[in-house]
Amino acid sequence: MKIPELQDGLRDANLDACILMDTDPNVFYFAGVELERCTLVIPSKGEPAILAVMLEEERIKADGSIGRVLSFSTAVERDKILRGLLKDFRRIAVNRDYLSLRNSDYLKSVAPIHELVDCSGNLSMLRQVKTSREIELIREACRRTDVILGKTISQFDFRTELEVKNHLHEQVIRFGDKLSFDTIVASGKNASMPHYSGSGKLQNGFCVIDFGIRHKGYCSDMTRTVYVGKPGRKDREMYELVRAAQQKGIDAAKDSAVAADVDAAARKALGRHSGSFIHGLGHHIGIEVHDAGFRIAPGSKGVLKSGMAITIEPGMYFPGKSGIRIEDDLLIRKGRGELLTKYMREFTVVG
Ligand SMILES: [Mn+2]
Repeated sequence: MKIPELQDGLRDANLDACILMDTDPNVFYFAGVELERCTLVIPSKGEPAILAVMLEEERIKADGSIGRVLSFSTAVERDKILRGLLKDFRRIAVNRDYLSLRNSDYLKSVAPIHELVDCSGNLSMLRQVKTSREIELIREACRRTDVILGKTISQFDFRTELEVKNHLHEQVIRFGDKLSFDTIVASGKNASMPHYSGSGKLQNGFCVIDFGIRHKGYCSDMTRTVYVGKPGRKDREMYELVRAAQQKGIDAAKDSAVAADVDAAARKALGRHSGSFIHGLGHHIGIEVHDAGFRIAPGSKGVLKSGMAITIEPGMYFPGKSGIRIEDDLLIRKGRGELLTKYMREFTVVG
């Protein structure tokens, strides 16, 4: 994706090349293939090259989008190839979020580099607005997530949080996809912890199910909260408050909106309960579930643009008692965002 745009930025900043290494998610972004160990060299002009061990060569050629694959079988060979590739480069763009000190030292030892310049901000800017192909992949990830979570809720007949997770995961496997993060199923008082990680017996009360898949490298992230047992009037009221807050957030999230204002629109709807909303309203999604880019949160000055994909996920948490969260994925458009996850949000009693 967007290699010509990255190269424009390199030339504007007088940089000779961008080097991305190993587990940096930007390797997948630009090269279309996930590798544990590799070096992606994108020169400011000309053809990008990827260095990897011999055993990965065929896969990179089959799955990846980089034509120039340079494989090696020994470290000495690798150094020689890289030295040749970098011999005329002096100012190199790198990503400080992922370049290890070890790799930074290595690059400087192998090539006549004068300066490593952080370009994490540029990478983030490029990735925030999705291409039409990325949008299609995110849309499909969301569609599948919707089907899986919807099925699980409509057939809800579980005794433990683990059984809920297993039911979700079996369907993910059947689709041939992966999880985009560890599924959260938090029932009863566990629901007060936004990132609860247990798998125990299902408790009565709200049950937060936060789940996402990774489809062809693209992530979804979706949460529904159902009620186990017999709800009281107060439970319904609290739930409807979160649902209304989410709708306010969805309505506010459109092209040109400032992230902090979108967050505030949802937060305000919680009224005197806004203190129980202890996290931001949302984040970008893409090749990472928390994708590059600003958060949709108080104080965030980021401006939403058409083609961005974000989550809108207000919640309320009552420590030791319960919690509620509703999360959907939204494609930013002019005028009005497009919901990518659509399963109903009506108060739902199960079991
Ligand atoms: Mn999320």
